[in-house]
This record gives sequence, structure tokens and C-alpha cells, in this order.
Amino acid sequence: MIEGDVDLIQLRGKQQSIDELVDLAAELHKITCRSSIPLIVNDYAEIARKIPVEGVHVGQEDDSISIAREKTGRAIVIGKSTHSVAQAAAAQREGADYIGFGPIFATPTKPDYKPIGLRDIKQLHVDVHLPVFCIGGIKIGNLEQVIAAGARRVAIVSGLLKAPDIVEYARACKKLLIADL
Ligand code: TZP
Ligand code: MG
Repeated sequence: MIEGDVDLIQLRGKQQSIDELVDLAAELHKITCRSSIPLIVNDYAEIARKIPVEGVHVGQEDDSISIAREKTGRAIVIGKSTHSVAQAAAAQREGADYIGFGPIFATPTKPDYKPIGLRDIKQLHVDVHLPVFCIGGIKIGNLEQVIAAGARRVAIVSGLLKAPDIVEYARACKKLLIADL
């Protein structure tokens, strides 16, 4: 992914224990910091106390932004998942540094969530002045449609991880995103 020029990486391990995630974060951070790619850990702010990751990502059901900041004990990027424009505006008021917005499309990576579609992406960028990462079911094949709907940044999980050539896939996605800036 780094070779493919992704801008940041999130460690998301829903099946792993916190101890396992701490070990993984340590191992990954050695690689990401060599390339100055920020590493964001999902769900558990306490990991950032042990490993010098660049950020923590919390969901609607996780720690609040301020609790997560307290747990990390240092200045760090904190992002929040949001599933509506109202939640995104609330995350901005709460002090998030960036937000995730989705799932845009239905996705087996997050099966219990109703997709929110493309309709709100433009309004979101009017209401929220933080970096917004659209997420959920985004692939190289629908990326242009997502960009046309107003997205400037995207997070891609299965599209990238299942790509036959991750480097090529990441580069192709990046090219479409940059072309639109
Ligand atoms: N949050 C909203 S959708 C999603 C998360 C973590 C999963 C995105 O995965 P994929 O495989 O890119 O659809
Ligand atoms: Mg979470």
C-alpha cells in the first residue's frame, strides 16, 4: 500500500485482542514511519500510549473524542466514524480532526450498517470543514462516481486488500483522486 502511494493506513482488527493489536501496531509502525505514512489505530486509544502511532479512530459507540485524547496522553490525530450529516457536524463540534463518512455503499466489511448513498456528500463538505474520508463499498470501479458526488478522500478496505496487485490498485485510485483536485 505504501508503494502504491496511499496517504495513510488504519490498523483495524475486529477479531484481535488489544494485546495482539498493540503487537501489530508496533510491527506496522516500524514500516509506516520509515515512509512517513501516518498509522491510525482503530477503536482503542490506549494503544497510542504504548506505540507512537500518529492517530486513533473512534466510532459512534467507542470513547468520545475527549476521553480518547485523555487516554493517549499526548497530542495525536483523532478521527471519528459518522453515518449521517448530523453525526458528522456533531463530530466536528466534539473536536474530531477528521471524519469517516459511510458506509456509502453496502459492504460485507461492515454488514450491519445501512448504506447512506452518495446524496449527502456535497452538503457534508459545506457543513463540515474537516477532512472527510468517504468509506464503504468503494472500489476502483465506482470511485469516479464517488468523486463526482463530491468526495475528495476515500478509505478503501476490501478493494485494496483483495486486489491481485495492491500497488497497482492503490496507484490507480490515487490517480483518479488527484486528477480531481
Ligand atoms: N466503516 C464504514 S464502511 C466500513 C467501515 C469500517 C468498511 C469499509 O470496507 P470496504 O471493504 O472498503 O467496503
Ligand atoms: Mg470502533
